[in-house]
Amino acid sequence: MEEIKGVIKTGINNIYSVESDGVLYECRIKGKVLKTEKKYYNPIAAGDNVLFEIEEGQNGLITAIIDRKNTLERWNNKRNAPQIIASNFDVIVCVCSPVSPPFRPRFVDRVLVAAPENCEVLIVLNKVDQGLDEDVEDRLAEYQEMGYEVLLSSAETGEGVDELREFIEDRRAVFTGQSGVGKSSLLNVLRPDLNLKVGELSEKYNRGRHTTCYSILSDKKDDIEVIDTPGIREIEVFGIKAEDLQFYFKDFKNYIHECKFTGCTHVHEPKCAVKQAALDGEIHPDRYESYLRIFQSLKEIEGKYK
Ligand SMILES: Nc1nc2c(ncn2[C@@H]2O[C@H](COP(=O)(O)OP(=O)(O)OP(=O)(O)O)[C@@H](O)[C@H]2O)c(=O)[nH]1
Ligand SMILES: [Mg+2]
Repeated sequence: MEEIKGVIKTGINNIYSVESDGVLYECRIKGKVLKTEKKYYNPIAAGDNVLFEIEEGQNGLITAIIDRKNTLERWNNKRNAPQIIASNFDVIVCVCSPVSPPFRPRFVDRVLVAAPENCEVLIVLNKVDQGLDEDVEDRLAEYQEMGYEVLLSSAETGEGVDELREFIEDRRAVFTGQSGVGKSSLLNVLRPDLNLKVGELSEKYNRGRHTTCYSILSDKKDDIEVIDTPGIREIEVFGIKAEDLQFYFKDFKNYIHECKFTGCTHVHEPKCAVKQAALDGEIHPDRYESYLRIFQSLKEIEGKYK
């Protein structure tokens, strides 16, 4: 049977919307072809290039994933399996907000670790119209010092939107962040034709209500192509060894070779230069705390994923 090349726009309960030559097909996965030995909660995600066979009309069967450049993945605790959030992108835009929801640098830290090497990360602090306290500014300045790009924006006033557009122009960009930070709102300002659903914040908890439920790849227009993703409370990093986590913390670089013990994991070993730097405030204590937590969760996942 003839195989056609297409791109995944979105996937819901293992039914995928696949676009090929401007036509949308509703596809399922054919048999067990895609069940690789690694058991994923969802083996394919928005942005994946696939081959599929047309069954009848606009229904099809996906037979293979092709040309995969990278993925953004996380461990899905509820499903007890890894999950792919998006595939084949050039930029991850990590959206945060200063007060509602409150700024959570630990979320940013996890995104920075989860980001594949062959993509760029842009940290966007949206909702700057709600004000910025010094603490948030300091943390953002630190990310900049580490070499990450940081941008202030407001979907409400339009501040920073031109810079954001410039950054993602001609590159496929995945927008990630906690629920309610304004990912879909920003995308609607960049591309009003997308007309994405935007949600109210919960008054009680000052956080979003998970308005976007599935990752969706947009079409490309005015050189903008984006993947909107559902807000998540946490990115449980998946797919790296706990012992390698240190290399993902750029601010640890000058210390990791100064520890007394070779192979120091910077968790419990005596005379650890990283721990000392955190105590001395040379490394932000919160970054070290992030490291410890991610290290711990990577160890736990290693135990569950065999
Ligand atoms: N003041 C202010 N409010 C904003 C801004 N951007 C978004 N909002 C509001 O924040 C709320 C949540 O926005 P969404 O765009 O739905 O947030 P989201 O990140 O897509 O949320 P999920 O889809 O749940 O992950 C809405 O009430 C928006 O109007 C902004 O820059 N300033
Ligand atoms: Mg949304």
